[in-house]
Amino acid sequence: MVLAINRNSKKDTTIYTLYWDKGGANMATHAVFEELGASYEMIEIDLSKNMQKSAEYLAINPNGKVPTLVHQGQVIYESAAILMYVLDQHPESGLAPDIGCSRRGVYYQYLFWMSSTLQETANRWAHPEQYISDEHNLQQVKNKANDVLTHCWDIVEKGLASHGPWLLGDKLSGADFHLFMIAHWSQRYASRAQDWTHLNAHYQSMLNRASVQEMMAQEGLL
Ligand SMILES: N[C@@H](CCC(=O)N[C@@H](CS)C(=O)NCC(=O)O)C(=O)O
Repeated sequence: MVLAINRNSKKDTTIYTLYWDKGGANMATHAVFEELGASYEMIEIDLSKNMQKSAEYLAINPNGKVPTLVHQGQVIYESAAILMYVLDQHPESGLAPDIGCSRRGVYYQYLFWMSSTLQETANRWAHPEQYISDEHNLQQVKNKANDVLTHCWDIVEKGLASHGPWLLGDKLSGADFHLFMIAHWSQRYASRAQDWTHLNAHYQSMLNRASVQEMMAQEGLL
């Protein structure tokens, strides 16, 4: 399915193309497109049909995963990198702190940490078979991932408690959209973001944003 959102804005000449799957790691950038009022098209890669492993898609993203962004002929993969790239095209939005500002460092910290640690651990819990071939030990991988995930939530919870309500304090940023995405997935995990006071408040605030609601409606998640 191709979904085209064209807002006739001055950005129309630089329309974004995002390859996506329902509720996939595309959610954060998709919501950010809505938050920005950007023009974009979405090309569905149905993971349930294994479309991510088709020769056509692998030629675009050799990882065989979603999301992938194409912008001005350039292919970019990795959800956090895509998010940061898109926000750098829209400095006026204020969703990415200015380069050189100390908050920019914290923004990098959270996005890199979520990408390499929180999201990776979530994936280990959800897909232990990607990490071990002995199916008898899948539960061990899951148990360990669960412990690490709980530790990760504890880190974020303490950060939000001491200087929330957003990851960067009083200023919403792209990092909050990435956190929302992983927190949303965690509803089906044993270790859920929603079970922590400040994380749950963050999740609910994000969920209530019009941009997030629109993204969820478009992805068929409501
Ligand atoms: N680190 C990648 C992970 C992307 C990823 O794991 N995507 C999942 C969907 S949420 C996927 O495409 N899985 C298909 C597969 O592994 O075959 C990112 O953040 O972009």
